[in-house]
Amino acid sequence: MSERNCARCILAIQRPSRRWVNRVLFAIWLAMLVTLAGCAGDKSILDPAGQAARDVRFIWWVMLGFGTVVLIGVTACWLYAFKPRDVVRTPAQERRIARRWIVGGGIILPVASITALLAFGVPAGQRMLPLPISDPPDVIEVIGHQWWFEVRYLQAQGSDQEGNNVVVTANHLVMPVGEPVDFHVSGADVIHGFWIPRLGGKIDMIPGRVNKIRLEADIPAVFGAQCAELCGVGHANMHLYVEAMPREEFDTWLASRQDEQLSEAATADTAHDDAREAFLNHCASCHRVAGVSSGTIGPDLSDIGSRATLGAGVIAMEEGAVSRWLKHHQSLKPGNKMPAHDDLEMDTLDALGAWLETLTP
Ligand code: HEC
Ligand SMILES: [Cu+2]
Repeated sequence: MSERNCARCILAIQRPSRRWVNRVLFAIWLAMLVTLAGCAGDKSILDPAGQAARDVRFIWWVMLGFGTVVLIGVTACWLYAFKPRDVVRTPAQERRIARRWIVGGGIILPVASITALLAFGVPAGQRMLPLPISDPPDVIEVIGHQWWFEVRYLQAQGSDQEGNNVVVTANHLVMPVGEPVDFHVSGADVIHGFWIPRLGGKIDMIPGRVNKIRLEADIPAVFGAQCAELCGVGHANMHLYVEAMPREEFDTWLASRQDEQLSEAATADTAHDDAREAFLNHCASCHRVAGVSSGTIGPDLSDIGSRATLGAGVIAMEEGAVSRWLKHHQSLKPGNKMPAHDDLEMDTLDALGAWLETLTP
């Protein structure tokens, strides 16, 4: 075969392979573009709205940078290892070199990098601790249930230290903006995770134990939150709607949810007598409605008409949403712990839905 022919055949092989390289590069570029689209959004740690979350983001970037340096270093060593050499070493020399790698790469390098990470991480963690401060922050208790969040406002206006007259909601957390808030979290059944990514780090919600975290929102906004600990079939459908609002609005919000107002809203309208009756027969053992029932197995429904979502974020609250939930909740949120009410007439479910939607302060 002539040299010319050979050159042509090499070109023939290279041409498609270069196209493949281009394709792969393009795919990588596209994938990177897709990941960049994840930087904003209501659950993005890269879009912080509070000091604790800014600390978390800072550590994230430091670790990414550090990881990149390590990756480049390891790749360089790896390429170096492939370099052909013809040095002959005695077994003693070999052992000395191996020892240097073990001491350097196995002890000095990890100690140095973990120390550096702790230097960043410890102060950041410290800032999220509920340390005593002169002006004690509001305490909001959040309890994870399979698969919804119970929210209790302990030191809320109008409630006493014994916890009487506490304002209770579910799946909808309201907090004042521009001041720290202490979250006391626990779990009712299994371990859940409390995480508002734009406000700070996550913390476990453990049955029988109260974990505390201090968070602060800089801007009045709605933040997404999500259970961050695998807790059963409904885990992916366990969202929390977090709303940060100015202090006065927050106080008004709480004041409007005192039991007297809520029971007034729940009992005044006689047009809903049948629905209330059905509720007492079929729902009251699990759900509380101020002035009507006191069940605690499911979410408190006293202000359900004012929620943004139903079923811990599975559907948006809009006209007819409650009756849709009552009819289809097992397909909207498979496996959830509310029994299907197939035995009830569609009309009864519609009446229940219509009544519950009026429960707004
Ligand atoms: C055995 C207890 C039980 C009974 C009985 C029950 N529920 Fe529920 N209900 C639950 C639980 C648990 C949830 C939370 C489901 C989830 O999101 O995972 C729930 C959720 C709800 C929600 C959504 C609440 C929210 O915050 O998004 C509504 C509305 C509701 N139930 C209404 C009713 C009505 C009306 C009845 C009577 C026909 C009823 N429930 C009977 C346990 C019960
Ligand atoms: Cu979970």
